[in-house]
Amino acid sequence: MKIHRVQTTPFTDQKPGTSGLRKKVSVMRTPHYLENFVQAVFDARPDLHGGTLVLGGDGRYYNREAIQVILRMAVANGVSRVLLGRGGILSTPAASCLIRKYRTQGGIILSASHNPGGPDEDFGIKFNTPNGGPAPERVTEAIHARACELEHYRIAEMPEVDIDRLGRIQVGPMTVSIVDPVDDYAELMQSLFDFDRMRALFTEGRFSMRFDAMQAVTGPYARRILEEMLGAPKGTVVRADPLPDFGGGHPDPNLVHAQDLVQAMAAPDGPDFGAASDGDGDRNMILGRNFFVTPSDSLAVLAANAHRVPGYARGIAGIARSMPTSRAADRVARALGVEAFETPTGWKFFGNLLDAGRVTLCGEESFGTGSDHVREKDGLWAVLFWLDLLAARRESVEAIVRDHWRRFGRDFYTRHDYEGLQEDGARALMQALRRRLDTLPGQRLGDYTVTHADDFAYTDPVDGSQARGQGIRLLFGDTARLVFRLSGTGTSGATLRVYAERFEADAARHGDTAQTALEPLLAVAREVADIPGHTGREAPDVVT
Ligand code: VG1
Ligand code: CO
Repeated sequence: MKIHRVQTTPFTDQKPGTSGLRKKVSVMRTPHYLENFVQAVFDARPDLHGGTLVLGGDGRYYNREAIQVILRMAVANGVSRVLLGRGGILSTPAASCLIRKYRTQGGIILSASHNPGGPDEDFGIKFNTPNGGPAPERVTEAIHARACELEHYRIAEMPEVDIDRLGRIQVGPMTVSIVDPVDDYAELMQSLFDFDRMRALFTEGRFSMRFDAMQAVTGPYARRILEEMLGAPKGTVVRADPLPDFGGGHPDPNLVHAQDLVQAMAAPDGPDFGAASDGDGDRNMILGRNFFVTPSDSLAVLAANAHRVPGYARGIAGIARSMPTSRAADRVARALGVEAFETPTGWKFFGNLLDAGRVTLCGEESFGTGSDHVREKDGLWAVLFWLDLLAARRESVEAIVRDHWRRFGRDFYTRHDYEGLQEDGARALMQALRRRLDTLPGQRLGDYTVTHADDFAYTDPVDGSQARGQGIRLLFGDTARLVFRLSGTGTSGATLRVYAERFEADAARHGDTAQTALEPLLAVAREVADIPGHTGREAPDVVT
């Protein structure tokens, strides 16, 4: 087999963001662009030489071509075995599962997650370490540094590998094992949840569910587990066939982009339980009949009920949430007498806590929930957790959440996204806030008094690594909080995220909608950050 050493010009923009490198497909297809990043991964991870690499993606446009390129580069860089999902498909949590189960040297996941797909849309690539989790910052920095200085990459000349048939293919000295993308993942789910109990819920016939796969990667996973293994009626999983452009939509399970599901859940004879997942299968949205569970509440509810589910019956070690996620889970941790952690946005910051056994459950407000079973957030896992809970408690989603609020109080929560902003304006807004951090404490803004203001910094309690500039926090005592940060997953312009939360202990007031309960606080946010002035926007694009 011929190995070519191809000259490349360094690309200095290959800096992974919140979750991997995401670019427009047209950028990824720039000659040598993908190859440059992949070579940087191989150079930064010498263990891959002679090791095993897990490979797969969410099936979006350019997935199959990128897989072929990476296979050719893997041979050229001395990888001895690639574990590839059939058709180039692996959900992000399934990839994490394979990396861990087969003790591999890591994995490459091709996805831009909840971003749209297609020739004019986004593609993404990220490296996960042998613990199955997204590379921590020290690794992404090493990859970026290498991408900036590379002069050559190595690639084999070989025929296309048929990636659609299960089994082993030998390409030169490298073995490609093409595996079913669902098998190992489904087995892992069986070890965590009570499948008999969930099956009974479906077969008794008084319960119905709708799972919206948003024409993304979870379709085959949800069909197998919900319809084939758990006996849910055919058609429970809708939009189940993964498409390279996700049918033209945003594969993002939230109130805006999964509107079909939200509407179906509002119908008088609608399903009892609704759920959706994103492009790469790591996000989840949980709905009851005409009832939305905020992801922050979902984490808290799962933590408070974990003892009812086989995989967590021994109890949980601790809970971690990303900084902008509401503080609902902290109260549960206190009640359970376990540690609570507040980390920067992005799943990579949970890895050390999970590896050290300090936490069992993790969550983000952005529809991400997960546990120590893998090292990624896991959409279908969260859905099965809820389903098992519904089977155990035989109450509605709404009843379970309202009961939770009565016990712990309610954290009204919302996130307002201002998308496609001019980068200068967005950066100026953050800079102006940052300059005022020292003067804000003690000031009264609307009905609220600032008790603390900072730009969130985090020191990892396990390895001492530090992350700074992770978002502006304005605290108003223990009751309310505003957070401002710029997105790190976009591929054009800037997105401002404004997170608002307010705690309400009084059950008589739990009936309000989040937008009503939070409007006074949101007015403070608009004014203190001068959102209209810096962005020219009067209203957010996406409210979740
Ligand atoms: C967003 C979310 C963050 C999440 C990240 C990756 O990042 O806010 O919580 O971890 O997406 O999710 P940002 O930087 O745009 O706010 V996924 O499902 O796109 O991998
Ligand atoms: Co995702």
